[in-house]
Amino acid sequence: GAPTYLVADLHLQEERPETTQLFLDFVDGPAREASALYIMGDLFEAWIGDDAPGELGRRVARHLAELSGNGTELYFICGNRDFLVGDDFCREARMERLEEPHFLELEGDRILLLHGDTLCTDDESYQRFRRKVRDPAWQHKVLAKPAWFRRLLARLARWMSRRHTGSTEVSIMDVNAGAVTAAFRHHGVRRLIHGHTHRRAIHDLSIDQQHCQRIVLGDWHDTGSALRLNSGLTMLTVARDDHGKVELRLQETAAPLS
Ligand code: OKV
Ligand code: MN
Repeated sequence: GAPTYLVADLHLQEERPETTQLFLDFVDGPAREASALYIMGDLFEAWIGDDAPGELGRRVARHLAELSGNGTELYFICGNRDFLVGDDFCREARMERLEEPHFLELEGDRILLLHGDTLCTDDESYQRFRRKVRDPAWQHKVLAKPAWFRRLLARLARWMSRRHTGSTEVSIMDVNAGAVTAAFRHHGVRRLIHGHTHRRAIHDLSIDQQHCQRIVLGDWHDTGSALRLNSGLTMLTVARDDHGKVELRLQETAAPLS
């Protein structure tokens, strides 16, 4: 049957037009054969509100809406950069917003979907920051400010993030093994798919004597990255061939759960 694709961490921004073009060519091309496309956060490098989508936001919405209109179901889970994406943008792009945790059905098994930042529990200052900006009251207050102010706020947050990243050990910013185990146990799943860390991988784990998998989606920096679900799970690289046409390169296939 038709596949489902999952992507995350595109970090689309005016400063990186090649990445935007690669994603839009993926949307206009391979994604059209899919029954569904899940965008699992950080589609945009920074989103300051649906009232100020910018040229880039409008363009992305237009291509997504066309994909959706053509019959590919679109789902969106926000990330730590685009948590201010709201109902207006989702309507514009004809995609359905999903709240975390979300469960995807694959051959009778439930797969847990998360953006991934909630698993990075060692980074306490980030988790504090997250709690603050995810508070509906905080968001309501910020969205009432003029766009220029929010643009400044986003720049400040990005600067603080860079400073924080530069002074924090990399292991602190990866997922916490205990948080991962707890998520598998709490939700009673054997597969978890997330992004955020940009560390594309398929991790086979044993939790309570059960074979489990944590699948980490890759980012869209030099090339694109997608996970394909049909009969199995396959990690793909999205790139251009010699003629500039978008192609999907098989990267790794997940082992069936034993
Ligand atoms: C990660 C940390 C930021 C620490 C904010 C609009 C808004 C984007 C943003 C961009 C950067 C958060 C959201 C990040 C870690 C920080 C600050 C401190 C200590 C807005 C659009 F709402 F303000 F308008 N940003 N990110 N920090 O990279 O996730 O960990 S972030
Ligand atoms: Mn992220």
